[in-house]
Amino acid sequence: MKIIYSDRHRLHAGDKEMYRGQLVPCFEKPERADFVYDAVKARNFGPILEPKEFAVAAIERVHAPRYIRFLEKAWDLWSAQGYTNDALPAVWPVRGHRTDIEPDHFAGKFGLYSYDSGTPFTAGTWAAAKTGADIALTAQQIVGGGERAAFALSRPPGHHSGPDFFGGYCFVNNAAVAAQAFRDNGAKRVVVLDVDYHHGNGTQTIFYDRSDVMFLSIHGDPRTEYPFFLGHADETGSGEGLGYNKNYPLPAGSSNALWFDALGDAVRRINEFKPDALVISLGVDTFADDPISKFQLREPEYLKLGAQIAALNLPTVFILEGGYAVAEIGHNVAHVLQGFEDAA
Ligand code: OKP
Ligand code: ZN
Repeated sequence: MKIIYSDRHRLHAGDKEMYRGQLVPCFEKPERADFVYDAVKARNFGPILEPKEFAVAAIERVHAPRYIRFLEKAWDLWSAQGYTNDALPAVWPVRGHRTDIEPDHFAGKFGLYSYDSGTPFTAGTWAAAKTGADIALTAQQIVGGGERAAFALSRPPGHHSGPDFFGGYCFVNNAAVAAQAFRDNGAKRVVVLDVDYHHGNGTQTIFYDRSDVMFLSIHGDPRTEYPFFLGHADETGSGEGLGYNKNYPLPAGSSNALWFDALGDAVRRINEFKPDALVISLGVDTFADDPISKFQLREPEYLKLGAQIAALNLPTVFILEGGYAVAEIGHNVAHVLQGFEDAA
């Protein structure tokens, strides 16, 4: 399969994130993509290609224009105040507060469009996030054009970014952008399957009231795991979308048997839905030695995951999400792709 990659991910290199009351070095760092790049190159899955450039309109199919306008100008607004360090949000609207009026002050705008303090915005964040979306769109175009699969090797990740919010290291929802592009290019039904350790709260929110894009996510139970406020089993969609959202919240520390029971149920539902295309939010923070997550997957499980995705027999776009055991992230991703290729 073709791999889509750009060096421009380096433009997003946050310094510190707020974590347990302290500013600590960012977990989501450029080395992650470097290890993935090295691993997929070594295995010769296919050519590694530069993304094409797409109009921002493709992103605005799933994100609010006022949110994208803000991301485009956020660094200029911030640096105009004299700052050269990364920006971190520190004040947010909660229940009962107004979100219809965008404040004039940067701190207010920044809080309006975000939901945590772990996601620094840097001088190059928008450029990197835009390129990440271009990578996802290029992968979608290749698969939409008839190839069996492609891998969008992008960072920062995307699945926590919703219609008008960033957070969880994510700014533009690459998986949602790709799924929407499948729809806009003729696919009738699309599935986004999210296997990252964390619930894809952004993706769920984007497609929650739609029946044309089914979202399924296997993740740490939000009662104890980030992002805490979404990802429960009773969230099944709304309106037209009722029945097209499926969450598998599993207790932190869950066995691999339990994880694959959830995947088996997801596979059954996907087959019943009969989609035309599949987008995989491929986080490998499910790895047993991940520093911020608590599942137990390893090489054999990643091979098996890849094989079970291949068995769906669908045009498939893989998009990189999380994975913070940096030295192992490349092998873990490569094993999923290897399992897929061996079974496809
Ligand atoms: C992103 B992805 C908040 C820090 C909490 C956020 C985890 C984001 C994971 N102050 N950590 O799903 O891998
Ligand atoms: Zn994650």
